Amino acid sequence: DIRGVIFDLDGVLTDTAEYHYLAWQKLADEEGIPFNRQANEALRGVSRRASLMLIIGDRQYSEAQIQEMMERKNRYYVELIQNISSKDLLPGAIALLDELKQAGIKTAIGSGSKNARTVLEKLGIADKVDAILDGYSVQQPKPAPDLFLHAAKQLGIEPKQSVVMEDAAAGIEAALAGGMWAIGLGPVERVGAAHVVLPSLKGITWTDIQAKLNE
Ligand code: B16
Ligand code: MG
Repeated sequence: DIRGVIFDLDGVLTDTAEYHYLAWQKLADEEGIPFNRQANEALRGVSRRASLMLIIGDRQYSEAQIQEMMERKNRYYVELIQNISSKDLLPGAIALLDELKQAGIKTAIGSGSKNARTVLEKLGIADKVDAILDGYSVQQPKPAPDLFLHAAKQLGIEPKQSVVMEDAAAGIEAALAGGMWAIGLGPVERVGAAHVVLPSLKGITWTDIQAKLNE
């Protein structure tokens, strides 16, 4: 039986994925590195350092330059999220969180972002979940299962009693590696490895999810 749901943040509860993209694009432009929306697909849900590595490819940079670029991208990102609010919650997010609470299902945030707490507070949902795991919680980022396993542990449930909601291939991989149920939100090309694929949380109820997982 499923006892908890772990939500990814960027791209699942809010569309900060777009702001991550814009911040990387600005950095790439400044560095004269070719980058675009299509190239950004590979970065979705991927940690800050791993994202930068994918952007720079085989170009040579010192560790100090790498650190500086990660900080610069983060400054752009932090600037872009300054004005987000509960209006930036994706359709269906609050309704599902509320329904889960009613049903006695535990909830956690499992985000790879070091900015997750700030984003959750701006969205006004930091107090709506039972646990928050972010980019500071574990050493190994997604696609390693560590973050989600840690989240399940904090909720006091087993991996097989947990459902992970993810918009990124790296996150689905992490959920599956952890022995959890995976729900992919977005196109099949991106999240097709999940047990269930849905376009988004819009109009999705806990009853729907349980039915789909039992199919
Ligand atoms: P930061 P998620 C991930 O968050 C983002 O999807 C990814 O684009 C970002 O690089 C990563 O967090 C690290 O974020 O630079 O803010 O620490 O999708 O796991 O909620
Ligand atoms: Mg995500």
